[in-house]
Amino acid sequence: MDLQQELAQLRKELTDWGYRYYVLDDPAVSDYEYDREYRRLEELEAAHPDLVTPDSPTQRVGGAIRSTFQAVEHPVPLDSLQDVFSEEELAAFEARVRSVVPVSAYIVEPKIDGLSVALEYVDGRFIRGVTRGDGQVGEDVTENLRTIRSIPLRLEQAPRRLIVRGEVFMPKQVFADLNAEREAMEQPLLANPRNAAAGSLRQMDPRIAAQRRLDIRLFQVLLAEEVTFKTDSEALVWLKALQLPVVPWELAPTIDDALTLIRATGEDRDGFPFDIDGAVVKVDDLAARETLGRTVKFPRWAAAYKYPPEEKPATVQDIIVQVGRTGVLTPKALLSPVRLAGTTVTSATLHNQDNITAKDIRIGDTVIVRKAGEIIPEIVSVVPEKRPPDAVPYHLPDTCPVCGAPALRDEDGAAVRCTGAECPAQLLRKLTHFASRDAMDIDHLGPAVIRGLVEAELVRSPADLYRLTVEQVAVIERMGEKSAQNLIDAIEKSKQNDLSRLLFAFGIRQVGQRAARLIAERFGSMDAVLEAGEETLCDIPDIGAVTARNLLGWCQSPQARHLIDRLREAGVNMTAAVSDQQDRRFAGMIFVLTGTLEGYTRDEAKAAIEALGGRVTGSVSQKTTYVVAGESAGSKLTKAQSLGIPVLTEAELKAMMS
Ligand code: 0OX
Repeated sequence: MDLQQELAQLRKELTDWGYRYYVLDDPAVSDYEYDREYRRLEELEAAHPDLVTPDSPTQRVGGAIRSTFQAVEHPVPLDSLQDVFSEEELAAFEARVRSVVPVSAYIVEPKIDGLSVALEYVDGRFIRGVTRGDGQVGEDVTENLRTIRSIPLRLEQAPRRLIVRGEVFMPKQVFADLNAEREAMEQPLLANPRNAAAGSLRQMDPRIAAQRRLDIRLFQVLLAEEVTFKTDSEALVWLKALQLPVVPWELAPTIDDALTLIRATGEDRDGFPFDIDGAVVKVDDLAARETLGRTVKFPRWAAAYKYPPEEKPATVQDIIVQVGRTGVLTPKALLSPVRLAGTTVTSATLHNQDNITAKDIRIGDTVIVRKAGEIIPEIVSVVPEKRPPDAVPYHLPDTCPVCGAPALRDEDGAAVRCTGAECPAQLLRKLTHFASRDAMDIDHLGPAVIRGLVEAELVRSPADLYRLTVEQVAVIERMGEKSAQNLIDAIEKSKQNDLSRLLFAFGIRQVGQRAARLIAERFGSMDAVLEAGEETLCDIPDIGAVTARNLLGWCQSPQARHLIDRLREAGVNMTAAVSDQQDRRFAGMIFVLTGTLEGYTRDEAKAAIEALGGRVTGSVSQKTTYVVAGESAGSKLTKAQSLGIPVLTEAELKAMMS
């Protein structure tokens, strides 16, 4: 078999396996086998970059970081739905329909609580994905949509041009995992999967969008050249045959049958991987839809039946306080068990003292509980009539429940924090975070092992991990010689991680994965980070002043310096990985833009320069590498000339980038 054939076969095989895994939820091969073939394809493509095709399974995450999304007009507008809130309103909807056309069937679908997008395929290739926006004009989010594994990059036997509409969502499990991570990082929690999906789809960095593991279900053919359908159900069957992920749907001959399906959909809501906020009822016959037409706002042939959010009473049996990795005391209400949207809720976060005070939540109170975004239970309010006479207002303790050190409220926020530097609760969480997958990624070092190491007083700081021996580790309960060796090997391996993982692993407040990566890319080494001043840090695009100050404060603390010294002695890598995938031809260069550019907006030019590793600043100084002068450039150009800084025309900049 020649190389071209092998590449084509690998791509086809991986695409088919991906379809079985991501769309049908019925894997054809083991993860091991998939990964092996994927790696083989990656290797062949790396050796023959000229043979890489945009629809290769390896090309899902590729786009550069951007600063804006292009506005795109939808060739077929994306309608919105009229809501109905009761059986009576549904009956009124059907009466209006029947006054215009006879109806022989309705389609009922769950209403996915996500974001509508239109996907466009030309000659079977996925060429563009656009958000709904206002229905007429949306934003081009193709690069982020390409990271959604259930969206085929290529369709077999598709019409020349196909536009389909669907709903992008963050699967409930992904949302729960993401929030658990954020909680551990003490980052603000995402309110619900919908917001999380919206934020992910509008991510400027497709690599981050890819990590969010979004998914999609399609429900409408907006345009299919030279293909005609009589009914919507026929179109959905056709989409499925093209191996596209289609929304679950059912046909109902009458509106009563539709209502039965709507009710069943509501009862089955836990079984879907997405949140739903209702069910959609549509007339199936496409000619009838034409006749019905639309009002100014909505099509007359469809309606969204909205379910009321489920709220139930529960009693607050106790309020406990947990101590996070950075020492924040978080109150949590323990509740009498209550079934809500399919799961049993036994606790609810109370966030902080301000929330407790505002709602006046007390131990013994009967409260109304709701699942925000169907996942995180929250207390909506207290039922005052049911308050026991002896209930007293609740106040967070002024000492840490774990180590007893004073707990003080942050000057700049609502958080109360343990001040104990040696607090064991903080240490456990700090180490767990340090070892976690996105940080130093130390296999076999989960919370139980960490607890064992801390209790055996073998580890008091992340640096101690690198001094452990197999014999020491083997004394921990249930750790055999083999497991101990595996752990030591994993710790050893983590020394090779690049700087961005290490920076993230330190668990500095506000320094998440993305900030860590940007900082590592900008400075290249830990030493350069330690030497940086606030101004330089703030200069990094997308790093806010608060993050910069936190990082600076951390870097200046003697504990941090000591930790870094010890990690360095242990041989932990402190430099950034130089990505060979990415073109960083402008690394280290500082550009200043002046005047009006023809081919770009300022933001676009900035994004393009940054994507190649360069920086763009607002004023000309000795440090400026190039000034790019457009039409009617003013004082910046004069200053560049007086300082002898090279001036580029827009065409010259373009040539340097191409
Ligand atoms: C959904 C959903 C939304 C589109 C315009 C008229 C019918 N969120 O799951 N919209 C539609 O269809 C609308 N169907 C859906 N399933």
